[in-house]
Amino acid sequence: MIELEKIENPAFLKNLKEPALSELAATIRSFLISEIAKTGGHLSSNLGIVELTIAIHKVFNSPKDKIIFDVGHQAYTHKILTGRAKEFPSLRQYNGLSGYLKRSESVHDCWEAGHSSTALSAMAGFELARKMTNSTGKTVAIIGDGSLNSGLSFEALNFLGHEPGIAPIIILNDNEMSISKNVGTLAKLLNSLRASRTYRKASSSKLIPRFFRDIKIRVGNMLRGFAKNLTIFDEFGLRYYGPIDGHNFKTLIHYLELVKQLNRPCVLHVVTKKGKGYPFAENDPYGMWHGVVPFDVETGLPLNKKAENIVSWSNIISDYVYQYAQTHDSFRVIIPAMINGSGLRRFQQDFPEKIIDVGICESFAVCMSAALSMENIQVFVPIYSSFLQRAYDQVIHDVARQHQHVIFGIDRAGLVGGDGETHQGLYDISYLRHIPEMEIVQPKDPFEAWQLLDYAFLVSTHPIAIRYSRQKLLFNPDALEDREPILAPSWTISRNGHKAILIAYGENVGRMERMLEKTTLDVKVVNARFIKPLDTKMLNGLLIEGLPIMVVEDVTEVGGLGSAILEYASGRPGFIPKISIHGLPDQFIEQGDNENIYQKYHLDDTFLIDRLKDLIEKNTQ
Ligand SMILES: Cc1ncc(C[n+]2csc(CCOP(=O)(O)OP(=O)(O)O)c2C)c(N)n1
Repeated sequence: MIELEKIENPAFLKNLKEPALSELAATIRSFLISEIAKTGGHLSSNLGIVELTIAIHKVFNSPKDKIIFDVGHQAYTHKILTGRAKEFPSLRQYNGLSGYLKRSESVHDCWEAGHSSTALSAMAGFELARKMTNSTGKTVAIIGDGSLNSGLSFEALNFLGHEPGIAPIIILNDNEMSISKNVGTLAKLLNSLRASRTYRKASSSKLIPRFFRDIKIRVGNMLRGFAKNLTIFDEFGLRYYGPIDGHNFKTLIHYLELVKQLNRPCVLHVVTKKGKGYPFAENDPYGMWHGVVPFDVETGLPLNKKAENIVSWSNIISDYVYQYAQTHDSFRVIIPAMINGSGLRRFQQDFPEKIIDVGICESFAVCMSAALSMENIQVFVPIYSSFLQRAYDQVIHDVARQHQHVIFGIDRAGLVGGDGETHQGLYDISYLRHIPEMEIVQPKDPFEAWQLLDYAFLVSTHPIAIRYSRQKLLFNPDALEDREPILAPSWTISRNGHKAILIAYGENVGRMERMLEKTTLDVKVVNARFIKPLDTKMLNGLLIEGLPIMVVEDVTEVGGLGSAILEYASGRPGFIPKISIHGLPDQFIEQGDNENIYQKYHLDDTFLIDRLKDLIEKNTQ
């Protein structure tokens, strides 16, 4: 048996034949299950692509041939084959192995991602560069059927099929799932491609590209009086092969060798089973096993049981939305692909007509929401902070500029832990704050979340973003009954003090209160639940007090609340602000638990207390 920890690079695969290849696949599968059970990570997508990854590395020569994985969440087998099995115990942890591809980790990681649907554009760039420099080697992109849905993928297809002198090899890893069931017309087209023909097998007669096979069918059809189209890929100028069985080495290697010889753009349609080899994941229609926390392999249950009443922010928000939908007919949730992660499974089951999953199409979701809102349909768009980056222009150009009251639920705002750099929710305040009319709020606790949701749904007439993090917290829905409405943007004082002022929002309000409880510092804590607009009445008062002000936020310091306060103060002659901003620095922030990141970037209690003492001391000198 091959010891995975001893693999240094994929060269050993060249001499491996069946049944050794199948044995290797089985070893990798059980390694993945047992390692991911310990660390958490992406399970189903990785189990589905084991044979395909082995076969690609057997047929192609990385790094000379560039192998690009779309998203990169399914590249664990690639990591193992390129010498990283021994690092799996540190997967997704601080200073550990990334859960995605990382150019700094290996020469075999030629492209990094984390967000979906970049692979085909990357491949276009690599192929053009190859043409310009006359270099040899192939470019292979592995993209899932979910990620193919995105506009970005289609923009690349539009280019790839007609550009002369390039020969990209697109491998469509079709498991019928995005995170959950794939949606839309393309999913239907792939379904019918799968259903309308039996799998291509590795026999010589099947080597004829689908294009030629279809001509025969087409001529026959036309003779009978109706024309049958080629596949969508053929129409895009990409020669289509498939579908083939993505778990059969003989077929995989046969077809990969075939497309490797081609001198033109092509698509190899490979059908795989998401979660293969682990029954819980295989039989999961909802995508619950797509990304997992540590679990017990036998029972499939999470290792760390949640305490009672501990829920995610997503659940707190979606409970409100659920209740709102019960009494509001003309209301829709528009969601780009993240139903489970956004806590909206129950909503989808009970109000299927009120939630529209558009697939991994963030910019489309936001643009369409603007038009729905124009027609007096109230829209809630739950979206992860980092994925809303995809729809930045639509928020400005289509929603805000046209004065539409679309409500954004900005999930995973702030630090995101194991997903790291690509998924950090650190930029949304900066990229939303400068948009005219935009409102941005963040609650400190569930009670305030529902108050702010009332404000967003019932009071505000502007585009509004409610931020919430990936943390879990105590939630008692019964306590929400008698909540006071918030009728205008306002801050609150959550702790009194006379020597300095600490301004925070979201969970940092509670964290700062707890931090100060451990000291004798006489510091006021302000809950800046409206990040935009500022509560200028309160802010004026705070500035007049002349005390040192510390702003704490776990987003980038560039353009956050601290910047907003400084901008405001600089426009008020007479105020000499003593403002100290503590956020994350102007650099990409790595994966890791909040404690690690706080410590590294001086947002931990010890540092902040010292800094406060320093500010108070300087102010009294
Ligand atoms: C822009 C963006 N939106 C959403 C996501 C979240 N996400 C990660 S993987 C995934 C599903 C990808 O489906 P598919 O491409 O079919 O790959 P599979 O996991 O099925 O292999 C989604 C929605 C993301 N990574 N990037």
